[in-house]
Amino acid sequence: MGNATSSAISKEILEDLKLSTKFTEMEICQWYENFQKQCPTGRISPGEFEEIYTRFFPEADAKSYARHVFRSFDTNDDGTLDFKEYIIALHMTSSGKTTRKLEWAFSLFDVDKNGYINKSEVKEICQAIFKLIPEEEQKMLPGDENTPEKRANKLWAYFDKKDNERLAEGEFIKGVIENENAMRLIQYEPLKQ
Ligand SMILES: [Ca+2]
Ligand SMILES: [Ca+2]
Repeated sequence: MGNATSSAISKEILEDLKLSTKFTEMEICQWYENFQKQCPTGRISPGEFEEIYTRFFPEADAKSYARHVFRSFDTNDDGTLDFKEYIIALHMTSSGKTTRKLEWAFSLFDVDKNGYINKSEVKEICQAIFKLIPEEEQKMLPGDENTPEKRANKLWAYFDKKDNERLAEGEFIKGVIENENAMRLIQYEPLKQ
């Protein structure tokens, strides 16, 4: 691990990030500077992450969703996000490449990180997604997706799996790419004001 107190990014992390993301050296250094300012310890805690996330969803309860996103970004499972995990997360979620976003979505839904998604994990994430949706907007949802359970059932049905079966990453990505409704149901995009 790099030295968290040093102000310059380590060469090793920089090279690593240039290889694993589309970001330029300048962008990475700029983000590093911001990251250091906002997070002098060099580590984002689940609580800090929750706070950041909540700002994006002022009208909703983003806590459980933030917890799942945090878990999916914490690739080394140490309970904090370091700069590298943060940048890779940024890369995956902002990437124009759909498969990359879906690889991330898979890790978000794979709550116990066992490499498969089962129906109860889909329910859990649908519950978290639902809390992001402002009440007014929930009222406008179609009848077959206006509760977390219905949303989960509808989504699960697209994958053509029995309730006790599980989904591998490739099946998940393929299923979502081939179905725009599934694509819509795995996420929540706030309506533009
Ligand atoms: Ca970590
Ligand atoms: Ca799992």
